[in-house]
Amino acid sequence: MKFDVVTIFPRMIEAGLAEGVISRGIAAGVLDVAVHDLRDFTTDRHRSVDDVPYGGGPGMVMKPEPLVRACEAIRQARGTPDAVIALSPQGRQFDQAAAARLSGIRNGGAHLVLLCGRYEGVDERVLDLVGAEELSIGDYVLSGGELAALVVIDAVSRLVPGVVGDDQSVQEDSFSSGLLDHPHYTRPAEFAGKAVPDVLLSGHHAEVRKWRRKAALARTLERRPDLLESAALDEGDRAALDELRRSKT
Ligand code: 4FV
Repeated sequence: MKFDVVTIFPRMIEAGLAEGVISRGIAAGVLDVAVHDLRDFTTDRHRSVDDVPYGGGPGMVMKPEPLVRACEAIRQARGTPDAVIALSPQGRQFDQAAAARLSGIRNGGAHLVLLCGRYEGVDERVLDLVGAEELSIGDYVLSGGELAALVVIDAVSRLVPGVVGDDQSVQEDSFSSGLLDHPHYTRPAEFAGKAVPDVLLSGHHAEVRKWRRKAALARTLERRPDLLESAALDEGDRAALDELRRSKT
C-alpha cells in the first residue's frame, strides 16, 4: 500500500507514523509512505501556500498552484495514484466501509495521495484539477487535515494483509461485522470486586462466541441502533435482538 501525504507540517505526519503497527508495516515494506512539504512546491521567496479569500471574510485559503504542482510531481515520481483524497469537513464521512474500499483497491496495493488542508481550506479549483474526492473524519472542525490523514492511513493500513500481526483480530474488529465490539476482559478474574463473566472462563468456545455476539448486539442496540440497519444479521441475531428489545420494555 502506497501513501503520499501533502502537508505544511511534515513532522506531524512523521510523528504519527513512528509507532506501533503502522511503523512496523513501513519497516517491513508492506506500507510505503512518502511525506511532502507543500512549501517545496512554491515559487515565491516567502514560500507562500495561502492567500486572502476572494469575496472577503476571515482567514486565508490555500493557494491552488503549490497543491497542483505537488500532485503533478507525485504523479511523475510515484506513478498515477488510484485516488487523491482531500481531507475536509465537506467530505463524505470516512468509515470502516470506506477504509475497506480504499484498502481493497488492487487488493491492498493501492496508491493514495492525501491532501492536508489548513486555514479555511483549499481553493475549490484544486479538487477538480487533481480529481480529488473529499473525505471527512467527523462533523467537527480541526485546525488542519494532518490528524485526519493519519486516521485514514491507520484505518486503511490495518486492513492491508501483513500490517496487523494477527489478521484474525482485524476481521473481528468493531464495525467489520457492522456491529460495535463485545466487551473485553483479561486477568485478574476478580478486580476491585468485579468478576469476569463466568462464560469467558468456561473454555466453551461456542458459548463464548454466543455470549460475545449477544453482547455486541446488546451494545449496538443500546448505543448505535442505526448500525443494525446495515449489519449482516442472521436468524439467531434477530431472535437475540427481539429478546433484548422485549427485556427493555
Ligand atoms: C477535517 C475533518 C477538518 C477544516 C479547516 C482543516 C479542517 C482546516 N478534515 N475531517 N473534520 N479539516 O476539520 O477531515 O483546513
